[in-house]
Amino acid sequence: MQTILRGTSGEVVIDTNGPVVIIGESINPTRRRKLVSTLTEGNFEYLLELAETQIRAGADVLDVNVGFPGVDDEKLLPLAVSAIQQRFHIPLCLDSPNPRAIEAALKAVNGKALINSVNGEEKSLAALLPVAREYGAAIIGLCMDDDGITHDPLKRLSIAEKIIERAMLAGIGREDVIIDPLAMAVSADTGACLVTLSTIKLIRERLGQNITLGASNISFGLPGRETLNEVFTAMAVQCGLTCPIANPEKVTAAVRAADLVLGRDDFAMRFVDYYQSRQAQDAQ
Ligand code: THG
Repeated sequence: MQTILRGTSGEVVIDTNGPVVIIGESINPTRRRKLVSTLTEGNFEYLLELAETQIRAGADVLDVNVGFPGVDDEKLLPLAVSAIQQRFHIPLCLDSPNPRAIEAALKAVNGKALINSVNGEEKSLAALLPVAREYGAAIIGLCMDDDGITHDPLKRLSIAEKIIERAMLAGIGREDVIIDPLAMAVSADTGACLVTLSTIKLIRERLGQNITLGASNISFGLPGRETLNEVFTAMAVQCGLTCPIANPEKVTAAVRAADLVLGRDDFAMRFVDYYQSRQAQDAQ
């Protein structure tokens, strides 16, 4: 199955048979005070710097989250989208819990964006599915619903099924629903990553959808975050993860390695390319 996203030029194909597509996570105010302070002043230069750094490091798509306390992201998200698209061509993933901010941003978007996210709650489905259909966007479907978050992979699977069914009823193609099985901090719950990996396998085997997740979520509160994120990402890719939201500066090497190990990189071209371009960048 293929999900196709577009920016201002070209397209990004997310294919369930790989290679892995990286959605850059760094445009996110969580623990980035400089992003909050610059955006508060109406200054987009730092945000654009984060975009550029991630693209150079291997991001194929950029997650854009500009929500923080006191901000009107209904105004700010579309402005951020326009600022990024004036300079960079890759597709965007609009990350906000506020459906009005998502809709306002979709009006500003050039191309085919990814909505982050819809979940199985009735309120979320009702607010976002018609909007996704109207603007021709793809959606991320989070495996949680009105009952909250379950630890049972089969229940997460059934929430994914519900979101896909409802999306199709709203006129959205099933290939335009990317499922997020939920990745949570393993420091808080020893079984958290295993539940996620089991859910990924079920979704891949029974539904065949593209799969995303917030890879850096799992290492909150722990040392060695890079190592943890890399190991988890590689394992999740083997189970069926196709487009992680992650920090490309940290995770691209592991992603290229996973693709190579899984036989998706003829003559190790992309793997070698990655190290050559990193060497070239380091030499600058
Ligand atoms: N699923 C979906 N969308 C998501 C998430 C998800 N969006 C937000 C989040 N989770 C994924 N994005 C991030 C962004 C940053 C971090 C983790 C997840 C992070 N940042 C560092 C920190 O907080 O310490 C700081 C930045 C850095 O040094 O890189 O960990 O699960 N659909």
